[in-house]
Amino acid sequence: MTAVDRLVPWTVDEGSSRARALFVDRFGTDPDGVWSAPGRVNLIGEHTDYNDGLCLPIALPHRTYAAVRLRDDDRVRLVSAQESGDPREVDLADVGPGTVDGWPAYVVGVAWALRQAGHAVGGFDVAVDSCVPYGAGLSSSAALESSVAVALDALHDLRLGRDDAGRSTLTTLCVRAENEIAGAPTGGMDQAASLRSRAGHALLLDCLDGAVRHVPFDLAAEGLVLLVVDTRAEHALVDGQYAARRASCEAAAARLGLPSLRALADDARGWAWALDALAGSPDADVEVPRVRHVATEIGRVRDLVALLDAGRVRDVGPLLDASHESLRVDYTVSCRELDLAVAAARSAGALGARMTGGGFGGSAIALVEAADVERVELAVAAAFADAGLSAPGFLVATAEAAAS
Ligand code: GAF
Repeated sequence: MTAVDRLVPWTVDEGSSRARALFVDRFGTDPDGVWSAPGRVNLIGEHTDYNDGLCLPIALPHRTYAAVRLRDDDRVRLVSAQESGDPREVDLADVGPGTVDGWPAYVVGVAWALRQAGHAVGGFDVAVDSCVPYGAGLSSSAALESSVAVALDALHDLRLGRDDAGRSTLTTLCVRAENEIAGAPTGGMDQAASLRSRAGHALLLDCLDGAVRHVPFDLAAEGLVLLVVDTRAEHALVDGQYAARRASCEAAAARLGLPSLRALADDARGWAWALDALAGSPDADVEVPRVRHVATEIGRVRDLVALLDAGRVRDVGPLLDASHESLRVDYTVSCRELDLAVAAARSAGALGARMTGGGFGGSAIALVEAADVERVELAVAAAFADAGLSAPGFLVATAEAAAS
């Protein structure tokens, strides 16, 4: 036992057994199988996905497990180890935007999206258990969607899960589930990370066309650790803050006559001209810094990947730090807890640190010498205690495999 709260991932056997046991206990029969999908942390490239930009997530060892059995009607019955009470029940014929509340929306939304795409998907019983912390900005929602997506894919023999092209299609369908049924206007990074990552690699995702490159990412070989600090300040993507950021980016792109802000990152003139062009607009106070963040963040993804390609992972710290400053000052999605986690980790010797994910709470990452991990954890925990905040959680992020 460590002196701090460290969330150790379940093994795949352990997670599968838990979901299977829950299924048997609640439904009184065996499932057809158990499927699982990982949460993610994003190394860099934040709030770029819905701007057709670049991002660089890794799949976590922490996964969501779904035990599933097909039914011969259109009912979906759902239980979760994280929720007490009777099974939730939904008829697939009734599913549409705004019709399903809470976590079942992410499950039945996937079945709805598959049906919308023409696949003959019917009802099922599902029992879910997960070691991806909820509300920590580590994509528990995408892990849930992706575990159900690969389950339904396998059970209906759709064969989308077999190769990256099919998984790209599943990614798009999971994003539809999240956007249209769960009502969270997110981009596609989280679902791509959960469905398309490769163990030992970061996923360089180009959201303009969905292309991916698997970039070798083995911190252990360098004597380094990627430490995740769950601030326990719960974040939510269905409140208005995330949607407002997305809307101001889209408004700025339209004002600039661009299809999306991504165009600035590929513009031969650079991106600074766009700030001048927006300066006189009525929303310049908001749009100028938002545009500056997106343009510079896409540049930082390119710079960080170049360092990884050159075997210089020890040099990425300043890019992580710069990303956090841009998110804090220009994109205004950080918060007191994230800033404290980042500052305390850096003071304790982290090579670089930043918030990760959507922000407004959730988690930060710190790149740390392996020998310093406990010292950094203790320093962050002490800083939270001194500030009168609840104790943060910690986990060690390694680059693991996608949903299976
Ligand atoms: C959340 C969203 F779900 C992602 O699509 C992405 O926009 C991220 O916030 C910010 O980079 O995780």
